[in-house]
Amino acid sequence: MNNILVLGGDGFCGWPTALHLSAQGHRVTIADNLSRRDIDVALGADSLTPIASAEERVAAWKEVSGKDIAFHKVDVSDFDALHALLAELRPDTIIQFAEQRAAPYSMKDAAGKIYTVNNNINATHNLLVATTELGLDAHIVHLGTMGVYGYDGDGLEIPEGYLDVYVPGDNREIFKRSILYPTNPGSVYHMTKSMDQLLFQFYAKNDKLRITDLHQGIVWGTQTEETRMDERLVNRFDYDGDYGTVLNRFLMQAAVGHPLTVHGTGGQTRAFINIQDTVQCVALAVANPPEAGSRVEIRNQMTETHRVRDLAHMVARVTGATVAMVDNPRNEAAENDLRVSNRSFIDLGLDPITLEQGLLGETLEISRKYADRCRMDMIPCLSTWTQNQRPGVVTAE
Ligand code: NAD
Ligand code: USQ
Repeated sequence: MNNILVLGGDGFCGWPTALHLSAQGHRVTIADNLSRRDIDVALGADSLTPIASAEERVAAWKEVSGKDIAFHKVDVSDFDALHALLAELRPDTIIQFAEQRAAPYSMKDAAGKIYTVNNNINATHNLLVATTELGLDAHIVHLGTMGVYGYDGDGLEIPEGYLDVYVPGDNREIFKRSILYPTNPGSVYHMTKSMDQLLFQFYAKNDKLRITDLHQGIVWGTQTEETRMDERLVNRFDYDGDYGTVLNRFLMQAAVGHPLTVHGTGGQTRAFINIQDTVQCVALAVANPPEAGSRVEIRNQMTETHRVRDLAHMVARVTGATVAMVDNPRNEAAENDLRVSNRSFIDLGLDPITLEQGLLGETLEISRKYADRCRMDMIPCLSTWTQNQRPGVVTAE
């Protein structure tokens, strides 16, 4: 049994992960500053599912499972507050979900860019400094993103974090180096995850911190084994133009009778993972920490790749929804291929949930159940990547 601190444990990935680790018998503490709920209020959007307060959530979990999860309202970007919590808990595993995670929000305006960089970099760096200062031998598991690799794929299989490069020397000798795969982020948010990687590399080398960085794809779905156990445990469901991710948006758009909003040609290929597999992967990562003194363990946390327009057509086929091609508010490649290695999780025993096997039905059902909570005016993606882009204009396909 581990003593696990889940930073950002009130969020979409953090909450079901905290429940799963608690169900497995670990001692779990959540720290979250509830900034995601505050951003909901500021944007005028809300989770499609009615989520209970953090206090109600942990009380419901105690009722349902008999297990305790402690909740602390702590801002991880506040060093003193984080240091005090770590000193008190002395966790042996710390999972870092506590960052601003929406690319569109990070590109919205100057305030979105500055907040995302300040919050994310400070949160992650504070964690590394506090762990070092307190002499904790904790395994740090960070949720990173596939987007650090960029989407200029030409068929090369993206390795798990590191690339072996061979450099010719002056005297015909060949030098081999294993380097971090060069980053090519597509938003300020993705850039913070690229910067996190360097922080990890330094602290693993200098202070021998044990760090796992999970390069996760786009998460879809809502419920997991544990969040299904009681309505008060329901996971959040983001659908608005800033925080909603593409497949969940398509499913929810179909449920409320909105055309499916494909950006540009829909030729963007992305990596995906179901929320239940997110939870499994994090538990597998927790159970398999790297040795102190070894390099950062980087695992690609994704199970399949799909092209955006294929997803839209699949959802349209299942639901009868119409597909709309909208101007792409982002500055991204119109078409790309993507091949990704996820061997390390498969070797650890991950048995992936694929779209065909489908939890699509469950997500559609939830979307229909809470359709009356949807604000149609929050659906369009209005954050543009550059100042000369205009918000999307909808035309029928
Ligand atoms: P989320 O916004 O739902 O959850 C993040 C949580 O962290 C929120 O509850 C928020 O209040 C909290 N938080 C943010 N800054 C904080 C701070 N300074 N102090 C304390 N708490 C803070 O996001 P999510 O979808 O659960 O994502 C979690 C992590 O996984 C993120 O780091 C994200 O980059 C990564 N990730 C998410 C996805 C996805 O599709 N959702 C995909 C790949 C990677
Ligand atoms: N897209 C549409 N229509 C929509 C919404 C999105 O066509 O209505 C397109 C986007 O233009 C983009 C793709 O779908 O090409 C993916 O967009 P997304 O919002 O689903 O995903 P993204 O912005 O990349 O971010 C999400 C999470 C982020 C995580 C990332 C994983 O919000 O936290 O890091 O997925 S990854 O994409 O693999 O880097």
